[in-house]
Amino acid sequence: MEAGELDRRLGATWSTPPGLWGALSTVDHKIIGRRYIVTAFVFLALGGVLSLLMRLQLAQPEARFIGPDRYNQIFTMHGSNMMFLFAVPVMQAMAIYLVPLMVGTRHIAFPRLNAFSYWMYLAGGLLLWIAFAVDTGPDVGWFAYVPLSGPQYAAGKRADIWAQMITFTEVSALAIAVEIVVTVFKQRAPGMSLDRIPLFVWSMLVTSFLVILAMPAIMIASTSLILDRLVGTHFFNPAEGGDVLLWQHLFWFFGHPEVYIIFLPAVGMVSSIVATFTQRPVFGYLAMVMALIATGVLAFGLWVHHMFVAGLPRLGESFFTASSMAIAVPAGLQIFCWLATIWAGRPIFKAPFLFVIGFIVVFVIGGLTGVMVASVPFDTQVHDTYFVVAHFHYVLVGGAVFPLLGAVYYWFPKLTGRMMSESLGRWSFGLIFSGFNLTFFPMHILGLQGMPRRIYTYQPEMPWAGLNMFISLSGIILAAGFLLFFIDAIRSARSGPIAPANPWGASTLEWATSSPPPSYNFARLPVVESLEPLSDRADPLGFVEGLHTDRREVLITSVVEARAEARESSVGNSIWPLLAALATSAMLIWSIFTPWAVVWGSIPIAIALIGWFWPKGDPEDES
Ligand code: HEM
Ligand SMILES: [Cu+2]
Repeated sequence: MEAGELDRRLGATWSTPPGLWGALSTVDHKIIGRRYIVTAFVFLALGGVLSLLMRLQLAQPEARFIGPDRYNQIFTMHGSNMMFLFAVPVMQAMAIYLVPLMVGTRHIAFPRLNAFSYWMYLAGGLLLWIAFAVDTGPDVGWFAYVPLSGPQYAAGKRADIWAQMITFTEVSALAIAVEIVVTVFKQRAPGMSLDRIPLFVWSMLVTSFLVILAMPAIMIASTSLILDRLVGTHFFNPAEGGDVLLWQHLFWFFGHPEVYIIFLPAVGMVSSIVATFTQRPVFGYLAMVMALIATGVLAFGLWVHHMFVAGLPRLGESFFTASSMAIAVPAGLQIFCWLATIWAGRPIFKAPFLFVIGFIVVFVIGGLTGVMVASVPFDTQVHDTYFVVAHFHYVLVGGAVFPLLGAVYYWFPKLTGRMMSESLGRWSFGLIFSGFNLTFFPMHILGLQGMPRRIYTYQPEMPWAGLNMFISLSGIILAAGFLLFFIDAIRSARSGPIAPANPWGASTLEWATSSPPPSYNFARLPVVESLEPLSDRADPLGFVEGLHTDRREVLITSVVEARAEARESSVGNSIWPLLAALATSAMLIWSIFTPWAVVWGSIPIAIALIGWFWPKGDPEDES
């Protein structure tokens, strides 16, 4: 078949109808991925506004700007929003968009579940922010420790909102994790054996397993909490045989891996950017993959380092100190692999690469203070002070936000078909890098001087005023950098220079198709013969044929060797995922008010699921 004719037929089969109906019923992983990314960045901006409000209040001693009650809501909203509505979702959103392209398939596995997961995430985010707008935002910290979040001390609906928001976002996160695992294991392009998978895809695979293993812990915790609060169970009430520490164990069994759920995708992004901007494959592919897996395993063995002052047995504490320090080994290994690649390559210092350099500097500092707080005596000193606030922002912003901004500059052409501005990119990097360090480095000192975290004001007698003013002013530089980034992204998405298929000369499959890719991703499915399919060969990529063009089909390949095994039909657009998400959301929100919601609310959910799974009849079966 001629190329033009092939494109036309595939386009007719795969495209999303225009207009509102198309937008609500689409299952295209690229449309959903883009939507997800944009939504997550909106939450980043909202969370950033909250942090500026906190810094405004803390700039001077005894400020009267925000009272204690609102302040509690604001830091809780900031932390919960950043962790549950920005950091994890944005990484998964990048994966929804990129992974199918990088493994060379036409569609993500379980496309309808993918649509459903976005709507659930959106509903959870709206629930949290609407509650905050009407002065019912949660105020118990992003970790919601019992008994402070329990029925005794947290009257009203605030803590219930927090607990339900967790359920929304985790349902969404778990669904995406399953889609990614299946897409990577069963839908890779023929020839993409396990040792030819791009590092970003590896990182998302390991991350997805972390999500699957960690997220249920927090869902159990938040569901037990809401049962304690609404139907009088006593999971966390010691007077009735419950256990308060159980909360902390469940929370941090999720909460520590959470940091790696955010960091490992960033490792993958950094590896892609380093390989492209040094024009050579990342040094030590196998070592990088092993380090990803080792980090994933170790991440589950050190949650107790968040509980050193909770009064646990000494022997346990030393075990968790040792494992916390051990995790620096794979992280260090990865850093050295990148440095070796940069050293041996010919680095081109474009905006995406600058953010990678910023990442390495900031993340290493965060790692060093991490080793410090892993030691029990030191942690006992600085626990719940600004030292810890400084440490975890170095890790989170260094480990996730810097790589992510680099990734947006890098993949922007693939996402939108246009380029971002290189000069604005440099400016925004400069402002964010300097603003970040000026804002957060002094917090280490404040912490050592004893300033506790989560306080809404302090007395003028304390020696903290000068540094606090300095931090708040630096926060404005940081915010200006982000503002510039947002302006550049919005402007470039509309009117940036048109991007070619492979503007950076990269070597992985997502660059083998146009920018942005057509609805069917690849007109001819690529065949992979090496780790760097686009750069190792002078002749064009090989391809497979034989998939139907008049109905949606994907190629299924074997797990290890990626040998072609079968054709499988992929579903078309459907409104049922949206309706199922609406029904589930109604049930979850209603159940904050009465347990009967679980009974009556399941009826619309059942109807939506029947519609979703109604058999259409596979044309293959008849022929
Ligand atoms: C980029 C600019 C940011 C600024 C200026 C900022 C500022 C702050 C401030 C002032 C606090 C309150 C500290 C306290 O009283 O304990 C805080 C807490 C927190 N931040 Fe940020 N933050 C930023 C970005 C982020 C990001 C990107 C994340 C996560 C990915 C994050 C996660 C958190 C968490 C988890 C808390 C703890 C909230 C709690 O104690 O409940 N922050 N931040
Ligand atoms: Cu931890």
